Amino acid sequence: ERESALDRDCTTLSRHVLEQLHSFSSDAQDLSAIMTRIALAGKLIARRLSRAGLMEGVLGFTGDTNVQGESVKKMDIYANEVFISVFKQSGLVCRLASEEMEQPYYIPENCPVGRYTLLYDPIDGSSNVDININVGSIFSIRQQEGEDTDGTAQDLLQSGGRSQLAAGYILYGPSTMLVYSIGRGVHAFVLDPSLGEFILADENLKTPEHGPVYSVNEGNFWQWDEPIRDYTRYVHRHEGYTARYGGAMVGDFHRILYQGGVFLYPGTTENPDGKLRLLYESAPLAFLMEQAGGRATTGTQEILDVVPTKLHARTPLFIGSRKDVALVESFLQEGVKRQ
Ligand code: P6P
Repeated sequence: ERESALDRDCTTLSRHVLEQLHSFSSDAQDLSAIMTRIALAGKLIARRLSRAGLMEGVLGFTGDTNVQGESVKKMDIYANEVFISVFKQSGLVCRLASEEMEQPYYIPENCPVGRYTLLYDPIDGSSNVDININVGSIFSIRQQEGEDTDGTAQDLLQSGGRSQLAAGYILYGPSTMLVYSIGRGVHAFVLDPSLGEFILADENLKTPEHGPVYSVNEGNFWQWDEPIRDYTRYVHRHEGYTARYGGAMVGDFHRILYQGGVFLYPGTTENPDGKLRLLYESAPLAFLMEQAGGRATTGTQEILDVVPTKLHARTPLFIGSRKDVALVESFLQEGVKRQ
């Protein structure tokens, strides 16, 4: 029967996680509490972004460069610290690993009770902040495996993306959306600012088998290997394809999740492993995409099977509808045959 508006408004994120797990076990309650903290981080970041241009500390650069050698934006720092702060009070998360920090950040008072690790990109696509185009936060939750005695989180380099307990993103767009999975489907919530709650909007999202969108930065065309150039020539020539590229992967991913298609960040001559980070960009999105019936590959290996060699490891990424990822792979395999 038609769900009442009241029922809908009461399907908050924390309730949804508990329902997903059909249990109120301590693990279920932990995950629900962790997701609630992530939602709080999202609300704090969304609030600050909504005031960009009206207050200090949102637009522009700090003047520093981060561990990736990229110039740091004020929002990168603010968002990075928001996640640390909301988890300090939570007691659940012992370690946080982020694109903005060379080494993981430990919350000693939470270790070892809080056996969870948060891996995140606090603001993905932060160059969009200054021009008021969407950006996102990407997160991944893992269980700490073994003792991390030397503080270098080696256990994160011993398993692939299938050991993620939860993954998702917050998309700061015309509305703020939180999309997550704990391995039981992909579910989308919209922030209702009047309630200050993320309310369930779409359950068990499935990406179409095929979609019209291909999303890639064609400015790198001459830096790609020939098979990727051939793929691009194919979609240029054939009807039914359209290019969309926002400069912030979360928005491009979100479009493909709903409408189908494929996002590509191939290796380039400058960055043979591509630009995107495995642990807190590609692996969380790959987790979601597989849950939504799509695929994510490096071109030679499923993203979720890749075991990183270092915390900030990069991988090439082809992610989206099964048929569209398969089309990219057919050009890559053709290229291998020609070698
Ligand atoms: P390029 C943003 O810096 C990011 O990590 C992704 O969000 C985005 O898709 C990509 O890099 C954009 O990179 O090289 O196309 O500007």
